[in-house]
Amino acid sequence: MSYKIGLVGKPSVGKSSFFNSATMGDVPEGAYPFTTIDPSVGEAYVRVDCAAPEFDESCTPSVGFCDDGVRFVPTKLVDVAGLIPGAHEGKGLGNQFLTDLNEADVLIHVVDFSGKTDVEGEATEGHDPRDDVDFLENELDMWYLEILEKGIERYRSGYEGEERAIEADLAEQMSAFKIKEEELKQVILGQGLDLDPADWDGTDREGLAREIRKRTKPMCIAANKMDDPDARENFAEVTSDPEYDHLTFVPVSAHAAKALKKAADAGVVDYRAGDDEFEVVEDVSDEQRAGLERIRDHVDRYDGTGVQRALETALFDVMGAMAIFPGSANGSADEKGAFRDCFVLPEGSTTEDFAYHLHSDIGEGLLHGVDCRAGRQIGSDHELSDRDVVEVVTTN
Ligand SMILES: Nc1nc2c(ncn2[C@@H]2O[C@H](COP(=O)(O)OP(=O)(O)O)[C@@H](O)[C@H]2O)c(=O)[nH]1
Ligand SMILES: [Mg+2]
Repeated sequence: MSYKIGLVGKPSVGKSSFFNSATMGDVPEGAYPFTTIDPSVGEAYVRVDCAAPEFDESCTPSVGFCDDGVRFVPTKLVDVAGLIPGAHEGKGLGNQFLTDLNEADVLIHVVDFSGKTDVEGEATEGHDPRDDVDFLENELDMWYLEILEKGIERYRSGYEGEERAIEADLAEQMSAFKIKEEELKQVILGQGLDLDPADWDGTDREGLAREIRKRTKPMCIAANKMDDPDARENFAEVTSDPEYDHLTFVPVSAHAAKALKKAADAGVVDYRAGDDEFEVVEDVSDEQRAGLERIRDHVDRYDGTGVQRALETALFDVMGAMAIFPGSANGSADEKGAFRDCFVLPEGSTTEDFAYHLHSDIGEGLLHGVDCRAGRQIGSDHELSDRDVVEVVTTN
């Protein structure tokens, strides 16, 4: 299982540029079938500090790669095209749009912070990026509201006298959002509502749809085109606006990321994706040098191009996922190598969750875990932390 990060945003904000720079294009042909079936789904990576050096090992990753102590762990990235007004009703590419959204575990909303594209993606001046943030949130909320209404309808159409729970019908209707009955119940009560939709007015339903959306579609904002001075001005304004405190903003230049990747592929610069610096290692023309210096300005200012940071913020910060290395308490290497795997697990995962993630047999036979770094035993319900190195001890 690997997580799917969805890139959303209105046309011309830089989604494809972001996607192309993040998916690197160096994935071996045919190794990942979906890259050829659907060009909008690709393999990106999130960086994790490799645990191997701490154990005086050198790692042999089974997937992804390791570059000088930085592990690049594969994750799926989807370029979700088709956000236009009414997309939730199936307008434009609406249905494809909703299918792609359904499959995404977390969203990166790409916003043109320079304010130079209007709602339709046409060139303009002085567009407020906050309008785009509001627009996407509203579009998602309306989609959720429709599904919520269907769930309420399902509840209502149940047999008279039958013992029914609203959260059960809603959970069933919202199964694609992977929200459980118990959590739905907590959300309803948390909104100050009782468990009878007959008492919910329009505002209550909207508020409920919004809250469910926030929980099931965590999102961060890639503030793109930050190489443009107007974007920097907008960024300062939006990130200090308390109305937007609930969101995480990452300054990005997809342009810079794309150009650096190209230059690195061509051997002109020495640069590892996500790094906060690069070095020009070939002779370049004056024009190329000037271009690279403009990129350096952005990279210095924001500690990188922002593309890698946005992916990692989405997965690890906004979604709360963590990286776990399977290890072994007495030396980490087996015949196939050391630290071959690095798994990304959901927030709150325990030793037992990890064991089941490895294999259901391992989960069923679990005795306890070992925290390999500390060299101590951990219980099956012990909550793991990011970058833990864990051995699973089983009965078989
Ligand atoms: N200045 C600037 N322009 C960008 C950046 N990223 C994308 N663009 C430009 O914005 C336009 C739309 O980009 P594209 O990736 O096709 O956007 P999409 O429609 O959202 O997929 C193109 O002209 C890009 O060159 C960026 O980081 N900075
Ligand atoms: Mg595009």
